[in-house]
Amino acid sequence: MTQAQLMVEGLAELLKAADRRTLAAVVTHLSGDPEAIRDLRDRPAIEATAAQVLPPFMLGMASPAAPDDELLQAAMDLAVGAPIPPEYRDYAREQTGIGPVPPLAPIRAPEDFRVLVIGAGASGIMVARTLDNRGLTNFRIAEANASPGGAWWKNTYPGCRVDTPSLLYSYSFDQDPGWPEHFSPQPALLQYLRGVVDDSGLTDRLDVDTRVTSLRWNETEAVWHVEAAHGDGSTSSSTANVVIAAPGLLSVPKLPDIPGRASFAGPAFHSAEWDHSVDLTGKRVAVIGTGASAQQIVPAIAPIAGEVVVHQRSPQWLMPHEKYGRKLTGLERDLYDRIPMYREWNRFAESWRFGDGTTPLVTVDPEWDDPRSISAANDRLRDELEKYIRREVGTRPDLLEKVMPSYPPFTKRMLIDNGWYQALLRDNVRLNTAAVIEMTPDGVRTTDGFDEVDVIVFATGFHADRFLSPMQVTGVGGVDVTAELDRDPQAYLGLALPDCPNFFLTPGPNAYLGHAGNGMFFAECHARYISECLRLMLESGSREIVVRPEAVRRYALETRSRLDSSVWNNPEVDSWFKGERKHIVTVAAGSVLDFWNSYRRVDVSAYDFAPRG
Ligand code: NA7
Repeated sequence: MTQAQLMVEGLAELLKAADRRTLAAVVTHLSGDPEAIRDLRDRPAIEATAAQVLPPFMLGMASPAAPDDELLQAAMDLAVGAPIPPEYRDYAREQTGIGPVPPLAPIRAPEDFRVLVIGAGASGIMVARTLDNRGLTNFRIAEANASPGGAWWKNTYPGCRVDTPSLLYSYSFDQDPGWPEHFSPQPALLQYLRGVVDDSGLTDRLDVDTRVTSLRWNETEAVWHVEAAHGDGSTSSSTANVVIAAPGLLSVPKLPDIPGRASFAGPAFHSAEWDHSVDLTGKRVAVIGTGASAQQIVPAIAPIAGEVVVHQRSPQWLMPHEKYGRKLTGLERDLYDRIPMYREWNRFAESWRFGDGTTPLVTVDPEWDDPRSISAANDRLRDELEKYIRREVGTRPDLLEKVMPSYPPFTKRMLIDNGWYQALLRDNVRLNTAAVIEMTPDGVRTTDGFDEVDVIVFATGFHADRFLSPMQVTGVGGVDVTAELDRDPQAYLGLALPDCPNFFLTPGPNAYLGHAGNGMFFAECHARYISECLRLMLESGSREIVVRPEAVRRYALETRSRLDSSVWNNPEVDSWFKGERKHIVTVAAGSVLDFWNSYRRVDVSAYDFAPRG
């Protein structure tokens, strides 16, 4: 058998395993014919066309060409199975990697022009890589932890994994390092980010064990004075012309204010500070909280713990997903590795399903007057989710009543079912909805009783609404920027702060999306924008760029008013979208496409440059 025959051998089996829509998009793209697939429902015809079109590409005898607009549009529509607005074409070209994507203009900086990037999580890594790619290479990355990886370094609790498809939760330039699962576990994410640092040549500009403790702007010298504390107890001082802070939105653990918390005598730790020296086998464990972290922890520890008491303050909406927690089969891996553009088109389809395809579910219909939902689409989803919950726990009416949320789906971040309901059904798991009122040396007291436990896990979230603290930032005229931001979180486009020349925060207030997109995508958008600000500043002959206060105010007012009518702005429901405030401070208004567009171009009228070039 020839090499060529071997390559296409098994093609029929491979095509049977393919996602019908993704395959239709691939065939359309590679054939160059927008009408190659006439009926998306006709799977045999799609497979037959694929069998004709794919072999030369699989054998390396032909290479995929960047599609023109008509071809791209046809493939986009097929990938999703619905007409996609043409405005998405450029986004698709960039975010799928299908291209072509015009290169970004180089940044020309004087040799002594130094940049400090704070944080080597998904955002900091992306910023550093972008600066490097654009020619601004004189930078250091200060990372407080012993490794790059950010949230994926810090969170090592049992069951920790991403809840956005891995093919989407990855940078557009490196979509698939060989993801082991459709929703990959934490070690794979950490390895991926470390790989990007290495492959991008960033390792020798990374200072681990370096926690920036304070930044002070020196107006005379137009530089930031930087103080840092190191893992070995030493401290250091340096200066930088520009600081880009990427300390992480969900990085400072929040412990609940429960009387007696510190008096508990056994091991007690936050989900993001998991103590792996504690063996939970046979132990009685209290888990406080039922957010994304708890939902992954409880099913993972229940099979080994003696007893798990879950303390729920409010129930969450969860969606089932057939691929969650499942490894890629050999055929699924082959689809990505052997069929050109299959990965890219699958990523586009996922970016719609986990992106702007959800818009009808999160857009409040002003005419809708049922408080259980916010629109007809949201109401239909609610029906489906309620049915799902009944199917899962219907045999236990006591549990059903406790886990059924009263608020509309998507008001808090939508979660994926990680075996949560099945875990709650176990004999050794108990869901306690009575308020926790006290912790004693040997257990947890609620309004309806006391549980003696051996270990307490605080899955109680993060200080998402404190964007800079504990880092002390002092801006122009000695302004305490950290305190100002704590008092009233506002930033132009969620990343430029008043009184802070040559400083960007990613993500700052209202610079994430609550329902769609993902951390890698947000990081790409922000890194592009910030680097463009620096290019424009340097090209104009200036050494300082600072946002105008009126631009910050205008953006904050506009964002707040757009968010007022969003699903997240429910006065009855708290979430990390609001933090400890009454209004939404972490997430932005609008769609994934709006978000992407916001960071494409810099409106220079929002900034002051000095000295003027
Ligand atoms: P979350 O989503 O902020 O969840 C925190 C959970 O802790 C949530 O269920 C809270 O209840 C609960 N909580 C907080 N304080 C208490 C007290 N005092 N008593 C009982 N329960 C409490 O954090 P996660 O770490 O789970 O997930 C964060 C994000 O990380 C997630 O969305 C992903 O993007 C990754 P509440 O719902 O406020 O009533």
